[in-house]
Amino acid sequence: MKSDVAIIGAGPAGLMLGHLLRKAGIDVVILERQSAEYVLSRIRAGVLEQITVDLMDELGLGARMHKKGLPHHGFYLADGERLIRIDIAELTGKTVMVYGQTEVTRDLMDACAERGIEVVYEASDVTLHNIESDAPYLTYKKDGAEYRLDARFIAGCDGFHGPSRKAIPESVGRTFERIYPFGWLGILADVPPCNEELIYANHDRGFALGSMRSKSRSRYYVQVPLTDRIEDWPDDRLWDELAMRLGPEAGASITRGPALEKSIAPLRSFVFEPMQLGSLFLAGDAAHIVPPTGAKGLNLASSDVAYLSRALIQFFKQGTEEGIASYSKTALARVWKSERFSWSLTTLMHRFPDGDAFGRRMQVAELDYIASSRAAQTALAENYIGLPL
Ligand code: RFL
Ligand code: PHB
Repeated sequence: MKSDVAIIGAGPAGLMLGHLLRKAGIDVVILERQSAEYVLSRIRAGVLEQITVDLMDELGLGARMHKKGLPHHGFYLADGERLIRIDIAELTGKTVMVYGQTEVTRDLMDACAERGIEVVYEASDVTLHNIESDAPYLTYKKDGAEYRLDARFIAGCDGFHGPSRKAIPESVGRTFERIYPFGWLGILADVPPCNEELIYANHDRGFALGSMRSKSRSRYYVQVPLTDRIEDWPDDRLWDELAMRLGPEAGASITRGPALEKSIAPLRSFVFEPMQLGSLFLAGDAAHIVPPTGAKGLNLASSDVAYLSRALIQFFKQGTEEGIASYSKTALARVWKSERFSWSLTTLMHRFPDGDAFGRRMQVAELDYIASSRAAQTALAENYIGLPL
């Protein structure tokens, strides 16, 4: 098998890149380790920046998102006593869209066949070869048989644990990492949200987030120690904890219901540089991870593939190599700014087990400053809606 670009991973990054390239007449084949059902069963992001909304529209795949998604004009920070509203629409003139990653992925997936994008699901043992040459290729197994996929370029969109980043020798790459001493326990339930907008709460008992997928489906998170297990958190304990951490007003408005999904995710900041070697490009979680506090992970995958698709289209359609030569530098400039924002919001809003009284006072002072300063609120809003491409 042969294609212009071979993409590893059919998460949001791989699927979006596949569509953007195919729309420009470039051939792509996507190899995905899991089944389509499994990919859709992973509950992850919920907040789309305008750049992600624009990409879906550009692909002509935004109809369901505009029908079912919820445009949000603001969000709240809670500091245990009060709710501080960040009016992102008023401060920036822009909004964000609450629409689940699962739905984005479904919209992209459903349009693959009709647009001539081949996705091979349940492809195992995907291995990269000759990435430093002009003729790289992938080998993989499917239903017991071995296959080879030749391409001019390989796009590694295979998430944090995929093989692409690992194919770049350690002597060439550099890793930057911060692992946080806690995780997020998330619950999804078919109950109305406790508030019309998201609430990020810094409470003495730890961080909590009240989010949603629709007017009848809620998504909540609480900060938990990394040693906690799902079994430690029966639904009742989790609802009690949320009611305390989200504060009296929002807490009293929580509607409880059985968990459709419950999972614990560790928090980390991670960047791998460079995002290219020879004919291999990395995009999305394959190259970087942000803690979910800023809602940036999926949106960074979008900006990466927006830059990468432009560069590859220039290469195939105009024969110019400047775009692909500068892809890593261009993408990383935006990545690092989102890393900074996600790290700072994580630091501001969580209880650190090794934190001291000084650190706690810094959080209180910063929240107080944000509550009283339009400039501080504007900086927060500008980052939350997403920096321009
Ligand atoms: P994905 O989604 O991990 O997709 C990678 C795909 O590659 C496949 N793969 C392989 N395929 C073939 N061969 C192999 N050897 C392979 N190894 C892996 C995988 O099966 C998978 O299908 O990465 P991608 O596309 O880069 O997308 C990134 C986003 O998924 C991620 O950044 C976000 O979910 C992060 N995130 C959030 N981002 C936001 O923008 N807003 C949010 O509100 C938000 N909330 C979150 C989040 C992530 C969370 N978790 C669980 C980590 C909330 C949570 C709790
Ligand atoms: C979510 O709804 O899953 C969500 C929302 C905002 C975040 C992280 C996760 O910052």
